[in-house]
Amino acid sequence: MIRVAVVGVGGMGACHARHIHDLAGAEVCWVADPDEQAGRALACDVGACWTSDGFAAIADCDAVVIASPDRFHAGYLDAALAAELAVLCEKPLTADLADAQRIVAHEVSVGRRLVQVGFMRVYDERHIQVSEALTSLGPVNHVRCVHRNTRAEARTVRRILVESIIHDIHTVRWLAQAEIVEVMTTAVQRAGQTRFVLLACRLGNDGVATIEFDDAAAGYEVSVEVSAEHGNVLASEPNRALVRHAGSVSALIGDDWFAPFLETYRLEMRAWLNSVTSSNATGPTVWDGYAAQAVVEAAVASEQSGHPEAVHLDDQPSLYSGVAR
Ligand code: ISE
Repeated sequence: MIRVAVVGVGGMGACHARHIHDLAGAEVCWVADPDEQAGRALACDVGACWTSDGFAAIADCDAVVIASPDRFHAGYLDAALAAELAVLCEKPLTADLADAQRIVAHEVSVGRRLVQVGFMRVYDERHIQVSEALTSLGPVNHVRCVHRNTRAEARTVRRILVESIIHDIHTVRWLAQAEIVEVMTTAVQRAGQTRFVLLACRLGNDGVATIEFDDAAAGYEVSVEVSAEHGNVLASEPNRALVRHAGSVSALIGDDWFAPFLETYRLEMRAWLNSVTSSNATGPTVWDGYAAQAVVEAAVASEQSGHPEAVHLDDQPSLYSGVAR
Protein backbone atom coordinates (compact mmCIF):
# COMPACT_ATOMS: atom_id res chain seq x y z
CA MET A 1 0.00 0.00 0.00
CA ILE A 2 1.56 3.33 -1.06
CA ARG A 3 1.21 5.93 1.70
CA VAL A 4 0.61 9.29 0.03
CA ALA A 5 0.80 12.72 1.68
CA VAL A 6 -1.41 15.37 0.06
CA VAL A 7 -0.09 18.88 0.70
CA GLY A 8 -2.77 21.54 0.16
CA VAL A 9 -6.49 20.89 0.49
CA GLY A 10 -7.94 23.41 -1.97
CA GLY A 11 -9.94 22.17 -4.97
CA MET A 12 -7.09 20.20 -6.56
CA GLY A 13 -5.74 18.71 -3.31
CA ALA A 14 -9.22 17.50 -2.36
CA CYS A 15 -9.81 16.09 -5.86
CA HIS A 16 -6.50 14.17 -5.78
CA ALA A 17 -7.04 12.92 -2.21
CA ARG A 18 -10.49 11.56 -3.09
CA HIS A 19 -9.18 9.79 -6.17
CA ILE A 20 -6.33 8.19 -4.18
CA HIS A 21 -8.87 7.08 -1.58
CA ASP A 22 -11.05 5.47 -4.28
CA LEU A 23 -8.21 3.76 -6.18
CA ALA A 24 -6.67 0.43 -5.19
CA GLY A 25 -3.08 0.13 -3.98
CA ALA A 26 -2.70 3.48 -2.22
CA GLU A 27 -3.98 5.38 0.77
CA VAL A 28 -3.81 8.99 1.89
CA CYS A 29 -1.77 8.98 5.11
CA TRP A 30 -1.62 12.75 5.66
CA VAL A 31 -3.43 15.79 4.42
CA ALA A 32 -1.47 18.94 5.22
CA ASP A 33 -2.87 22.45 5.21
CA PRO A 34 -2.78 25.42 7.60
CA ASP A 35 -6.59 25.59 7.32
CA GLU A 36 -7.49 23.21 10.16
CA GLN A 37 -11.20 23.04 9.43
CA ALA A 38 -10.79 22.21 5.75
CA GLY A 39 -7.84 19.91 6.51
CA ARG A 40 -9.64 17.90 9.17
CA ALA A 41 -12.81 17.64 7.03
CA LEU A 42 -10.88 16.21 4.07
CA ALA A 43 -8.77 13.96 6.32
CA CYS A 44 -11.97 12.56 7.79
CA ASP A 45 -13.42 11.91 4.29
CA VAL A 46 -10.36 9.99 3.09
CA GLY A 47 -9.35 8.24 6.33
CA ALA A 48 -6.15 10.26 6.80
CA CYS A 49 -4.56 12.35 9.56
CA TRP A 50 -4.38 16.14 9.34
CA THR A 51 -1.33 18.30 9.99
CA SER A 52 -0.76 22.00 9.44
CA ASP A 53 2.85 21.25 8.47
CA GLY A 54 3.48 20.10 4.91
CA PHE A 55 7.12 19.28 5.65
CA ALA A 56 6.11 16.98 8.54
CA ALA A 57 3.76 15.13 6.18
CA ILE A 58 6.51 14.79 3.55
CA ALA A 59 8.81 13.33 6.25
CA ASP A 60 6.35 10.48 6.89
CA CYS A 61 5.10 9.06 3.57
CA ASP A 62 6.08 7.06 0.47
CA ALA A 63 4.94 9.62 -2.11
CA VAL A 64 3.67 13.20 -2.22
CA VAL A 65 0.97 15.17 -4.02
CA ILE A 66 1.78 18.91 -4.00
CA ALA A 67 -1.37 21.00 -4.44
CA SER A 68 -0.54 23.94 -2.19
CA PRO A 69 -0.65 27.56 -3.42
CA ASP A 70 1.85 27.93 -6.28
CA ARG A 71 4.41 29.94 -4.29
CA PHE A 72 5.02 27.02 -1.90
CA HIS A 73 5.63 24.36 -4.56
CA ALA A 74 9.39 24.91 -4.76
CA GLY A 75 10.02 24.38 -1.03
CA TYR A 76 7.94 21.18 -0.91
CA LEU A 77 9.56 19.91 -4.13
CA ASP A 78 13.03 20.41 -2.62
CA ALA A 79 12.02 18.51 0.53
CA ALA A 80 10.51 15.62 -1.45
CA LEU A 81 13.48 15.41 -3.84
CA ALA A 82 15.93 15.43 -0.90
CA ALA A 83 14.02 12.43 0.51
CA GLU A 84 13.92 10.83 -3.00
CA LEU A 85 10.13 10.54 -2.94
CA ALA A 86 7.87 10.25 -5.97
CA VAL A 87 5.89 13.46 -6.49
CA LEU A 88 2.79 14.56 -8.38
CA CYS A 89 3.11 18.36 -8.44
CA GLU A 90 0.21 20.49 -9.61
CA LYS A 91 0.90 23.03 -12.34
CA PRO A 92 2.66 25.41 -12.41
CA LEU A 93 5.82 23.58 -11.34
CA THR A 94 6.90 26.69 -9.43
CA ALA A 95 5.77 30.29 -9.19
CA ASP A 96 8.85 31.65 -10.97
CA LEU A 97 11.46 30.68 -13.50
CA ALA A 98 14.51 30.74 -11.19
CA ASP A 99 12.87 28.20 -8.87
CA ALA A 100 11.91 26.02 -11.84
CA GLN A 101 15.54 26.04 -13.01
CA ARG A 102 16.67 25.06 -9.53
CA ILE A 103 14.18 22.18 -9.33
CA VAL A 104 15.43 20.83 -12.68
CA ALA A 105 19.00 20.96 -11.31
CA HIS A 106 17.90 19.29 -8.07
CA GLU A 107 16.22 16.37 -9.83
CA VAL A 108 19.18 15.99 -12.21
CA SER A 109 21.50 15.81 -9.15
CA VAL A 110 19.35 12.95 -7.79
CA GLY A 111 19.99 11.21 -11.12
CA ARG A 112 16.49 9.88 -11.85
CA ARG A 113 13.02 11.22 -12.54
CA LEU A 114 10.86 11.50 -9.42
CA VAL A 115 8.40 14.27 -10.32
CA GLN A 116 5.33 14.23 -12.57
CA VAL A 117 3.86 17.70 -13.27
CA GLY A 118 0.07 18.14 -13.38
CA PHE A 119 -0.34 19.05 -17.05
CA MET A 120 -3.34 16.73 -17.11
CA ARG A 121 -4.53 17.41 -20.67
CA VAL A 122 -2.18 14.55 -21.65
CA TYR A 123 -4.56 12.12 -19.87
CA ASP A 124 -7.69 13.57 -21.51
CA GLU A 125 -9.32 11.25 -24.05
CA ARG A 126 -9.98 13.98 -26.65
CA HIS A 127 -6.41 15.27 -26.45
CA ILE A 128 -4.98 11.73 -26.57
CA GLN A 129 -6.94 11.05 -29.76
CA VAL A 130 -5.38 14.14 -31.34
CA SER A 131 -1.90 13.09 -30.26
CA GLU A 132 -2.39 9.57 -31.63
CA ALA A 133 -3.80 10.80 -34.95
CA LEU A 134 -0.80 13.09 -35.37
CA THR A 135 1.71 10.24 -35.27
CA SER A 136 0.91 9.44 -38.93
CA LEU A 137 0.30 12.98 -40.24
CA GLY A 138 3.84 14.35 -40.53
CA PRO A 139 5.26 17.57 -39.11
CA VAL A 140 2.87 19.89 -37.27
CA ASN A 141 2.34 23.24 -39.00
CA HIS A 142 -0.14 24.91 -36.65
CA VAL A 143 -1.63 24.21 -33.21
CA ARG A 144 -4.66 26.26 -32.25
CA CYS A 145 -5.76 26.14 -28.61
CA VAL A 146 -9.01 27.77 -27.49
CA HIS A 147 -9.54 28.05 -23.73
CA ARG A 148 -12.57 29.81 -22.26
CA ASN A 149 -13.05 30.62 -18.58
CA THR A 150 -15.99 32.29 -16.88
CA ARG A 151 -13.99 33.86 -14.06
CA ALA A 152 -15.45 37.10 -12.72
CA GLU A 153 -12.36 37.98 -10.66
CA ALA A 154 -9.92 40.37 -12.37
CA ARG A 155 -6.51 38.77 -13.08
CA THR A 156 -3.29 40.20 -14.45
CA VAL A 157 -1.91 38.84 -17.71
CA ARG A 158 0.86 37.12 -15.71
CA ARG A 159 -1.66 35.38 -13.45
CA ILE A 160 -3.72 34.24 -16.41
CA LEU A 161 -0.59 32.86 -18.04
CA VAL A 162 0.67 31.08 -14.90
CA GLU A 163 -2.69 29.78 -13.72
CA SER A 164 -4.53 28.93 -16.95
CA ILE A 165 -2.64 29.40 -20.24
CA ILE A 166 0.25 27.28 -18.94
CA HIS A 167 -1.97 24.24 -19.75
CA ASP A 168 -2.21 25.34 -23.38
CA ILE A 169 1.52 26.04 -23.53
CA HIS A 170 2.12 22.41 -22.58
CA THR A 171 -0.54 21.23 -25.05
CA VAL A 172 1.23 23.09 -27.88
CA ARG A 173 4.68 21.70 -26.95
CA TRP A 174 3.32 18.17 -26.54
CA LEU A 175 1.21 17.98 -29.70
CA ALA A 176 3.82 19.69 -31.90
CA GLN A 177 6.66 17.78 -30.18
CA ALA A 178 8.60 21.02 -30.41
CA GLU A 179 9.60 23.88 -28.14
CA ILE A 180 8.01 27.32 -28.41
CA VAL A 181 10.92 29.53 -29.46
CA GLU A 182 9.22 32.94 -29.76
CA VAL A 183 5.98 34.43 -28.52
CA MET A 184 3.94 37.57 -29.18
CA THR A 185 1.25 38.46 -26.64
CA THR A 186 -1.74 40.72 -27.17
CA ALA A 187 -4.24 41.35 -24.38
CA VAL A 188 -7.68 42.96 -24.47
CA GLN A 189 -8.49 45.11 -21.42
CA ARG A 190 -11.98 46.39 -20.58
CA ALA A 191 -12.77 48.53 -17.56
CA GLY A 192 -9.37 47.71 -16.05
CA GLN A 193 -9.79 43.93 -16.42
CA THR A 194 -7.97 41.57 -18.74
CA ARG A 195 -10.69 39.89 -20.79
CA PHE A 196 -8.81 38.13 -23.55
CA VAL A 197 -5.21 37.07 -24.18
CA LEU A 198 -3.89 36.01 -27.57
CA LEU A 199 -0.52 34.29 -27.92
CA ALA A 200 1.08 33.88 -31.34
CA CYS A 201 4.01 31.48 -31.14
CA ARG A 202 6.81 30.28 -33.37
CA LEU A 203 7.85 26.66 -32.86
CA GLY A 204 11.25 25.01 -33.03
CA ASN A 205 9.99 22.76 -35.88
CA ASP A 206 9.26 25.87 -38.04
CA GLY A 207 5.54 25.58 -37.30
CA VAL A 208 3.36 28.10 -35.47
CA ALA A 209 0.78 28.03 -32.68
CA THR A 210 -1.96 30.33 -31.50
CA ILE A 211 -3.49 30.26 -28.04
CA GLU A 212 -6.80 32.11 -27.61
CA PHE A 213 -7.76 32.60 -23.98
CA ASP A 214 -11.05 34.20 -22.93
CA ASP A 215 -11.33 35.08 -19.22
CA ALA A 216 -14.88 36.40 -19.54
CA ALA A 217 -16.61 33.70 -21.56
CA ALA A 218 -20.21 32.50 -21.43
CA GLY A 219 -19.10 29.03 -20.30
CA TYR A 220 -16.01 26.85 -19.70
CA GLU A 221 -14.66 25.27 -22.87
CA VAL A 222 -11.33 23.85 -24.04
CA SER A 223 -10.63 22.75 -27.59
CA VAL A 224 -7.63 22.20 -29.84
CA GLU A 225 -7.09 21.92 -33.58
CA VAL A 226 -3.87 20.86 -35.27
CA SER A 227 -2.86 21.19 -38.91
CA ALA A 228 -0.07 18.86 -39.95
CA GLU A 229 1.59 18.18 -43.30
CA HIS A 230 -0.83 15.36 -44.20
CA GLY A 231 -4.02 16.23 -42.36
CA ASN A 232 -5.94 18.22 -39.79
CA VAL A 233 -7.18 17.02 -36.40
CA LEU A 234 -9.86 18.76 -34.35
CA ALA A 235 -10.85 18.04 -30.74
CA SER A 236 -13.86 20.27 -30.53
CA GLU A 237 -16.04 20.70 -27.50
CA PRO A 238 -17.97 17.57 -26.45
CA ASN A 239 -21.37 17.30 -28.09
CA ARG A 240 -24.16 18.66 -25.97
CA ALA A 241 -27.89 18.15 -26.36
CA LEU A 242 -29.53 20.87 -28.42
CA VAL A 243 -32.81 22.02 -26.91
CA ARG A 244 -35.43 23.57 -29.16
CA HIS A 245 -37.86 25.56 -27.07
CA ALA A 246 -39.92 28.72 -27.26
CA GLY A 247 -38.64 29.67 -30.67
CA SER A 248 -34.93 29.09 -29.99
CA VAL A 249 -32.29 26.33 -30.10
CA SER A 250 -29.86 26.16 -27.16
CA ALA A 251 -27.19 23.94 -25.57
CA LEU A 252 -26.05 24.22 -21.97
CA ILE A 253 -22.39 25.17 -21.35
CA GLY A 254 -21.23 24.71 -17.75
CA ASP A 255 -19.06 27.29 -16.01
CA ASP A 256 -17.09 24.79 -13.93
CA TRP A 257 -13.58 23.80 -15.03
CA PHE A 258 -13.53 20.70 -12.81
CA ALA A 259 -16.51 18.76 -14.09
CA PRO A 260 -15.42 18.32 -17.74
CA PHE A 261 -12.02 16.97 -16.63
CA LEU A 262 -12.98 14.93 -13.55
CA GLU A 263 -12.36 11.59 -15.27
CA THR A 264 -9.10 12.99 -16.68
CA TYR A 265 -7.88 13.80 -13.16
CA ARG A 266 -8.76 10.23 -12.09
CA LEU A 267 -6.79 8.78 -15.02
CA GLU A 268 -3.88 11.11 -14.22
CA MET A 269 -3.87 9.82 -10.62
CA ARG A 270 -4.08 6.19 -11.77
CA ALA A 271 -1.11 6.71 -14.09
CA TRP A 272 0.91 8.41 -11.36
CA LEU A 273 0.20 5.68 -8.77
CA ASN A 274 1.19 3.02 -11.34
CA SER A 275 4.44 4.86 -11.93
CA VAL A 276 5.09 5.04 -8.17
CA THR A 277 4.52 1.28 -7.89
CA SER A 278 6.96 0.58 -10.71
CA SER A 279 9.46 3.23 -9.48
CA ASN A 280 9.45 4.69 -12.97
CA ALA A 281 8.20 8.28 -13.22
CA THR A 282 6.15 8.99 -16.34
CA GLY A 283 4.06 11.89 -17.67
CA PRO A 284 5.03 15.57 -17.88
CA THR A 285 8.47 16.23 -16.44
CA VAL A 286 10.05 19.04 -14.44
CA TRP A 287 11.69 20.03 -17.73
CA ASP A 288 8.19 20.49 -19.19
CA GLY A 289 7.30 22.57 -16.12
CA TYR A 290 10.43 24.68 -16.54
CA ALA A 291 9.99 25.12 -20.33
CA ALA A 292 6.36 26.20 -19.88
CA GLN A 293 7.46 28.73 -17.25
CA ALA A 294 10.09 30.07 -19.65
CA VAL A 295 7.34 30.65 -22.25
CA VAL A 296 5.28 32.46 -19.60
CA GLU A 297 8.21 34.82 -18.91
CA ALA A 298 8.66 35.59 -22.62
CA ALA A 299 4.89 36.09 -22.99
CA VAL A 300 4.80 38.57 -20.10
CA ALA A 301 7.80 40.41 -21.58
CA SER A 302 6.10 40.55 -24.98
CA GLU A 303 2.90 41.99 -23.53
CA GLN A 304 4.99 44.73 -21.95
CA SER A 305 7.27 45.43 -24.94
CA GLY A 306 4.61 45.08 -27.63
CA HIS A 307 7.03 42.96 -29.67
CA PRO A 308 7.64 39.23 -30.17
CA GLU A 309 10.07 37.91 -27.55
CA ALA A 310 12.42 34.93 -27.78
CA VAL A 311 12.02 32.09 -25.28
CA HIS A 312 15.33 31.38 -23.56
CA LEU A 313 15.85 27.76 -22.54
CA ASP A 314 18.87 26.12 -20.92
CA ASP A 315 20.33 23.04 -22.62
CA GLN A 316 18.07 20.08 -21.93
CA PRO A 317 19.68 17.59 -19.51
CA SER A 318 19.85 14.03 -20.86
CA LEU A 319 17.45 12.89 -18.10
CA TYR A 320 14.65 14.45 -20.17
CA SER A 321 14.41 13.94 -23.88
CA GLY A 322 11.98 15.97 -25.97
CA VAL A 323 8.53 16.85 -24.64
CA ALA A 324 6.86 14.27 -22.41
CA ARG A 325 3.23 13.23 -22.81
C1 ISE B 1 -7.51 26.25 -13.52
O1 ISE B 1 -6.54 26.55 -12.56
C2 ISE B 1 -7.19 24.99 -14.19
O2 ISE B 1 -6.27 24.28 -13.87
C3 ISE B 1 -8.04 24.63 -15.32
O3 ISE B 1 -7.64 23.45 -15.94
C4 ISE B 1 -8.01 25.75 -16.30
O4 ISE B 1 -8.79 25.43 -17.40
C5 ISE B 1 -8.48 27.01 -15.66
O5 ISE B 1 -8.44 28.03 -16.59
C6 ISE B 1 -7.58 27.36 -14.50
O6 ISE B 1 -8.00 28.54 -13.93
